[in-house]
Amino acid sequence: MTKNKTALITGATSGIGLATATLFAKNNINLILCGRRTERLEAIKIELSKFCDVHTLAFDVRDKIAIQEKLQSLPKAFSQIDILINNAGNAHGLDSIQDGNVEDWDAMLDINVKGLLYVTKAILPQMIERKSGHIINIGSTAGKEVYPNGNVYCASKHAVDAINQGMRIDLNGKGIKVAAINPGMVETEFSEVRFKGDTERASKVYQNFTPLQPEDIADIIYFAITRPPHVNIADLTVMCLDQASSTIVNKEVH
Ligand code: NDP
Ligand code: 8X3
Repeated sequence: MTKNKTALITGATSGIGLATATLFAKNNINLILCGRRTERLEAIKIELSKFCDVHTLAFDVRDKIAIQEKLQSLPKAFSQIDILINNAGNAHGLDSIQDGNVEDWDAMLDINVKGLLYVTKAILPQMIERKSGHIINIGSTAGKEVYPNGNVYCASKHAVDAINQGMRIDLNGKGIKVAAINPGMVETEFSEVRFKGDTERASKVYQNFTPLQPEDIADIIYFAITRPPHVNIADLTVMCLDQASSTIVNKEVH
């Protein structure tokens, strides 16, 4: 009997990460769920343990020492990580470059870029040793173009795009698949975080059109990880029907 795979998902406490964890669980992929909100991690563990084996790791992806320690502390049953979903991230603020807040800039670059690198660095050696593994980096349409006031968030996602390409080049020949999934607008807690808890402003972002849902992205991630061994989805951009670019979203009644 083949052993079930194990996936580590960062940012599994909400949105795209949670939807991916749920879909993986229902398809018998064992899970290591990561995030900072421990109560959520525990509640999700209880729910998804009905379907698969689940382990939780609470850490901030900015903390490279904690990442190394937590990953070294994994129980044996979870120590082989077959799939890494680098998903943790957010936008902080939506301000012009001249009005931008430096703490927001630090957060976006430290979490979206450096955090992704730290987690990857901690997991890659075992994938290289086994000559097998699958890394999915969650980019964004913001990594393909720049929109007004998106400046540093867009820079962070352009960096993810470059890192994704760099990883694929450097890991070529090592049996490890590297992929970027780049969503357009997805209705998650993303805008609530961007607008610092202003739920009214956040909800307006998704009004008068039909945005992607986190489950739509989870489906695509699951598709990517279930291709035959020789097939790698290298880079995939997905938008809802109503979105044509970061700034063109149809809000007319159909
Ligand atoms: P959510 O806000 O719903 O989820 C973000 C997740 O990231 C949470 O689970 C959060 O967990 C985790 N996270 C944030 N900061 C940290 C941190 N410092 N350390 C560890 N975990 C952290 O947003 P989405 O699901 O939308 O976002 C997921 C990814 O998708 C992000 O990389 C985002 O940039 C990207 N994306 C989102 C789009 C959208 O329109 N929603 C479109 C394109 C890309 P916790 O708070 O518990 O730590
Ligand atoms: C999230 C999509 O358009 O808000 O990456 O930047 S957008």
